[in-house]
Amino acid sequence: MPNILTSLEQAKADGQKKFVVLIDPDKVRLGNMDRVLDLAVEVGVDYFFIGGSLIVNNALDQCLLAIKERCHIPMILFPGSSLQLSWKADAILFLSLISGRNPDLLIGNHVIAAPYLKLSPLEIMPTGYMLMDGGAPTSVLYMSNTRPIPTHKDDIAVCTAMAGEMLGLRLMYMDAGSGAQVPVPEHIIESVSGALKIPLIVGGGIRTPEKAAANVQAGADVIVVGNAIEKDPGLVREMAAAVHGKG
Ligand code: 1GP
Repeated sequence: MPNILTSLEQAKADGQKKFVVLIDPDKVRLGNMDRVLDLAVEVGVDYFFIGGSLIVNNALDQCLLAIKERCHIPMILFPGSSLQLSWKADAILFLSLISGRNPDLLIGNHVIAAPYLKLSPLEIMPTGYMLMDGGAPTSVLYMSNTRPIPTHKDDIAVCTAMAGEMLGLRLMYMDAGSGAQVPVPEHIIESVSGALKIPLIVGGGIRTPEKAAANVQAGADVIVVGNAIEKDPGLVREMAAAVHGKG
């Protein structure tokens, strides 16, 4: 089995787009999770991201086990902090928050997590995380204590992404934050994807299949949706079709 990073790089080279559902471990017990998982298998969701800016229920392991019992879709940790680590996942986005100037999120937490990750079977996926202005304060903005990149500043976003790639990061994640009022606009996706060779992940505030389709058209390689699917699990079908070009 090729690892996940290689699969993403290969998919980009082949022009194939990937669809990710974000699962917040705190919300697993809210009831509609089994429906989301069954639908995800049916419509061909490529990966799950598991995490959140702040997890309050200590339900990460339980969440990962519940997903594993029900399906084989690979689970990638999307940690809001170094407390959100588990061997039960398949891989981890080893995120450096390169849009911000908070040293803990650029390198500090990584130092703390490194010995744990070195021993773990997790695939480590070095990822540049770029927080984009989503129109209103989101949890990630408050918790990270960083300022997002203004979405009319394409040049700042492009140079940030280029620097991340030059530093050797293997994936770039432009995120307006979970539940963002305004998702990342297409013009900035186009500018950033045009400057990168590595796969570009885009998420935050995507609520319609039309927006998901517009993002892949603009150059996003991976689309992440969380909130909208939590609220309406049925949406996963149209979202997956839109990203995979079958909409
Ligand atoms: C957040 O990109 C993800 O980090 C998903 O955001 O929950 O708004 O879809 P939503």
